Amino acid sequence: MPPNTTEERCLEPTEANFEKLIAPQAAPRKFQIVYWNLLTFGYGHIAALYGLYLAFTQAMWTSIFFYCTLFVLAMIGVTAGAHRLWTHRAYKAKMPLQIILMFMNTLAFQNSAIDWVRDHRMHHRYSDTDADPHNATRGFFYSHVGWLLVKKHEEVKKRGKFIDMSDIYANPVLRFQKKYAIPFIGSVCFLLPTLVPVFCWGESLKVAWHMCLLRYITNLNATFLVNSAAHLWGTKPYDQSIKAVQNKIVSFFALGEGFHNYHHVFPWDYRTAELGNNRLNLTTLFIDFFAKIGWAYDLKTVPEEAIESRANKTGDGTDLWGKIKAV
Ligand code: ST9
Ligand code: ZN
Ligand code: ZN
Repeated sequence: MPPNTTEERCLEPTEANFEKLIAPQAAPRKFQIVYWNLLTFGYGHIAALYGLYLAFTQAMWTSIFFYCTLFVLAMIGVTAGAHRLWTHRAYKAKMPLQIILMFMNTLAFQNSAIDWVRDHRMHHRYSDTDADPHNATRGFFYSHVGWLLVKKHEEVKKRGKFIDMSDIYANPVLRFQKKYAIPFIGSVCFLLPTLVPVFCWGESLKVAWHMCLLRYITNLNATFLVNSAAHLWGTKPYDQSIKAVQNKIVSFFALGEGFHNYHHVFPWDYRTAELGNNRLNLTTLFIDFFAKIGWAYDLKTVPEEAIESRANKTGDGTDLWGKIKAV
């Protein structure tokens, strides 16, 4: 039951009243900057820009193809793995697929998948409030990357204690990833992607390192757009009372994750989009392929009538492609 009285909104979080809570929205706060993150993100972005210059001027074609492939694999590790499988349980995956996804997710390095899931469950439970780790009511920069440069809001930590993570903590594949995070992420995300082009086809170390960072930083920004742009600019065919929107450009870069108004209304749908949006939804095609060979199963969807009825009740009158619906 959503909270509806002021009294309920002000309740202190406890297990008993957890379901009744919402958090305050963008209350004034003092930011505590984490300088190490500022430094690493700053260096990463400058190095990625240099990598882009090298990609146009010095890189071998094989390297360009290699890093583009890594971009797609890493993105699917986030979208099909951390997001649709582990956070939302929108489908189930057999052990070999879980292991593949865990490797692809490690290539993306967006913290451990365990921490990612915890933040993302908070994002859905407390969307656009101070208990949402990337609260979009604080603007584009904060929801895009600013939230990773400062200490988290106390509301996130306080209310986060009551988010159910039992399924995630019991998952041996995710526990392994977190336990060996530093050497594992270091090798899979940075070391191997730099050394493979150097030793396998003779790319220069300078080009390989900077393009490795270009690939990583591009993956990060494509994901961040879901939290920023897809909470700010676009249409709301399913629920106009929330901030999440449909944004096709984000869907293109984030392999199908920009149909965000739909996703916030029906988070358990493994497609994160209404049928027909498969054109910009490589992640769905990936899951469908593994469903065909039996490694993905119990794929959850929402019946067309339920989607239409919800759109008619709470949508803004646009269709899934952003056009005004004919009456
Ligand atoms: C990166 C970004 O990792 C990853 C996120 C990407 C965004 C995903 C969004 C997806 C959007 C939508 C879906 C689409 C799908 C994908 C599309 C794909 C295209 N609940 O965090 P700490 C508590 S960037 C409950 O250190 P600080 C907890 O007790 C890559 N409790 O807070 C915790 O202790 P422990 C590199 C929570 O000190 C304690 O607080 N990564 C929660 O304020 C301390 O936690 C980096 O650079 C919660 N949600 O620091 C690292 N959160 O963990 C970036 C916290 O022991 N992060 N607690 O249980 C950091 O350095 C820090 O987290 C910080 C905050 C500085 C931001
Ligand atoms: Zn969202
Ligand atoms: Zn989600």
